[in-house]
Amino acid sequence: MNEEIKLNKDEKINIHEILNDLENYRPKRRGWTWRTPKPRYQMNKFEYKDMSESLKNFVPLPSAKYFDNIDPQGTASITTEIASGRFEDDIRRMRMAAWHGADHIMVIRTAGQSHFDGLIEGTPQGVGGIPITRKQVRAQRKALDAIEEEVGRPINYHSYISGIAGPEISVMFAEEGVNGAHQDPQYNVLYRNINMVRSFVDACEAKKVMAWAGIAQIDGAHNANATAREAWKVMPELMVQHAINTAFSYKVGIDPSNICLSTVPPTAPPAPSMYLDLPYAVALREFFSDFRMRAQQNTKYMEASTREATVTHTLNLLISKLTSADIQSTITPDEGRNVPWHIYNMEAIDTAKQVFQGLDGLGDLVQLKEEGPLREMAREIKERAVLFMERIVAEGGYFNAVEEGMFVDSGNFPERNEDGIKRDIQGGIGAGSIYKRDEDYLAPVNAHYGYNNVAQYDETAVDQPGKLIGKTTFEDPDMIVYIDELDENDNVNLRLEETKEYRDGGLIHPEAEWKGDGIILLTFMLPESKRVAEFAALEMGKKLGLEECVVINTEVMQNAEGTRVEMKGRLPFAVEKDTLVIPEEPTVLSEDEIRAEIKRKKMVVVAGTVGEDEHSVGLREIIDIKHGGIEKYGIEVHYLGTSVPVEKIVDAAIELNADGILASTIISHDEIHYKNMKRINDLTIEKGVREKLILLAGGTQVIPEIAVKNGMDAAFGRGTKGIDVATALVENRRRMESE
Ligand code: Z98
Repeated sequence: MNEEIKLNKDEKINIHEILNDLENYRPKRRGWTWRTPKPRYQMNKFEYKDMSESLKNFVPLPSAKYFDNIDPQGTASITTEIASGRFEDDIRRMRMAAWHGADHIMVIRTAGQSHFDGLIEGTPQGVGGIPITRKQVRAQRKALDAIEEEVGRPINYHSYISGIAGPEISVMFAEEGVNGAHQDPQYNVLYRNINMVRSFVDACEAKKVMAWAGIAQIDGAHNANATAREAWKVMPELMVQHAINTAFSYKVGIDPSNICLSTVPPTAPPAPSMYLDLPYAVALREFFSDFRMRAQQNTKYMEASTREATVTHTLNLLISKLTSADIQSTITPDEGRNVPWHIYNMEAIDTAKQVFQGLDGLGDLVQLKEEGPLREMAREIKERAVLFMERIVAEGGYFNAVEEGMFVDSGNFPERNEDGIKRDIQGGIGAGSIYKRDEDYLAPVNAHYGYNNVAQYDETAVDQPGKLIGKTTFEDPDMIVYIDELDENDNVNLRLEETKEYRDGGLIHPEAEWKGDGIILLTFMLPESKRVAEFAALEMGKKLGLEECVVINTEVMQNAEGTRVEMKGRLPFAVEKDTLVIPEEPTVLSEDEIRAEIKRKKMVVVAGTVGEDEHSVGLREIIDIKHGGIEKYGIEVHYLGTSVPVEKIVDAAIELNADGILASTIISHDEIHYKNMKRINDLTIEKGVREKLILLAGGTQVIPEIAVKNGMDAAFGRGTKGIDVATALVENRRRMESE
């Protein structure tokens, strides 16, 4: 058994440590874990109505800083889909995702694997996903064991079982502790043209194994939505597809709490999406009340605009909230342009988290209407679904209905558009590969579906045929034949070696999906039409020295006036970490501490732009409550305006018995800014008040060290915020009080 890996939050996960001794790794549990709702619980200042426990370690939303940095988690499991192609870097993405709130990690498999009639071994690189192999699954599950300890919540690991090697993959997943999987024979038939008889027979075996291992199952109905020409018209069919796979799975023995219907809202704006999609979600919930809902965004409408995808996602999340989805998929909003980058996983997870946090308690405030169009439309969808099912029966069953092209027809059944997908019962991949079991058929394996002659050998072994040969890999994982690598030119060891200098921390290179890929994204507007902008952008990328530039998205602002361009390119150099000169991070007091200090003892300051200087914007930012300025903490500010003579500012401070002076100075010709600072300091000494006044200066050209040499207590350059100045005021007053 492998040693448990302990992660340190400030250190990268060590891929070598994960890969070490994988042969002897054993999963710590089997089956899916749901989140535990914690109704009505208090987290700092708020009572949450329907959320679950917070994580041990997390990255909260940016706005959390206004709310004590809390990060409450919703009750639906949050999925992130990972599709980069290098499993070793996906592990790092999984860790980031878990910190943001994902507890369902779905790895997409490499293109074409569903047509592989058997298992793949080793760790080859994939296209659009990873080749699912035992070594890769084991390494990722092992990594997740450590990550779930770090965030303090079980993480479900997931990939695909449907495909022509379904039963084999299912067994491997059961052995390796995979927690969730897609399995739906209809997916094979309709979208992968795998023979229908083979697909349904295989599904029996695969589902039986899934049931044994407690693997949660996601069906494939949503694909009809993404495929049909007019997706909102296939709602009755979607119900039917769900019903077929759900009933099938239930009969094979999967626990209803592990049967998840994969549902996507059929439309998106500019369609009146809520009006159309909500009744569908309600109908689904009512029809399949014993089962779980996995809600996902409809990929059909995802173009390259992350903004647009995020808004649709948010609308979809409202439906999930109103209909209590159990799993919320957060498919990356960059699907449309196929740049499966780390950052978009986090963005999508944060979107879901943010919406569920924001919608907490909605059920206490609003209710779905019991009468009117919502219920009428839901009823109509159900009726049409029943008609669809009756028609399948009239056709002589599912296989005939598929041959007849009933599925993915974009007519709203019973209307038909005659554009459905037709498959031949004798055709497709794997046709003719099904044989009836012989009369004396015997398979000494557990979780096996159907006819098996075990009783004739041992009556007590009927429920556990593996007993006939002692044990099977399900009871004794030591019997599993673990294959490390088969391809000496395409494996993780080589990839790790090639990217070594980026991994050991010496070189810093941008990273979109793989260590050392060097990819950066630029967003800008060009005042040109779409096509001109696209080619101008490429030229600019070249001149910037970027390699392999690709425009991944353009959006017209106005035909003639401008186009927003998003472009990716490869940075041809890296930065050496050792050569960086990083100044010490300035520390600021907490807002609460500053407020408490001002409450303890009133603070008054005079402020103005000194000398012949008409700039006011910077100082106003530092003062105004609206911009997070020092007024926010209760500091009393007397603003004297611009071009204030230094004598005037010093006299005002004396008159008001102020604690300090804030002198803004932008103009820097002939070092006038420093000269003015020196005069303020000299004047306060002359007038005998230097010891009583805090002198602060600021401006875009101010270098704090030089300002201090010219008599200031502290000074501030570009990028200063109110809290920096408030901190300096409080700290200097404390210093003066203690002197
Ligand atoms: C999703 N992002 O569902 P290939 N089985 C089923 C599926 O729905 C899918 C596969 C297998 C989407 C991905 N679904 C779409 C029931 C894919 C995958 O042939 O390896 O692509 O099979 O979350």
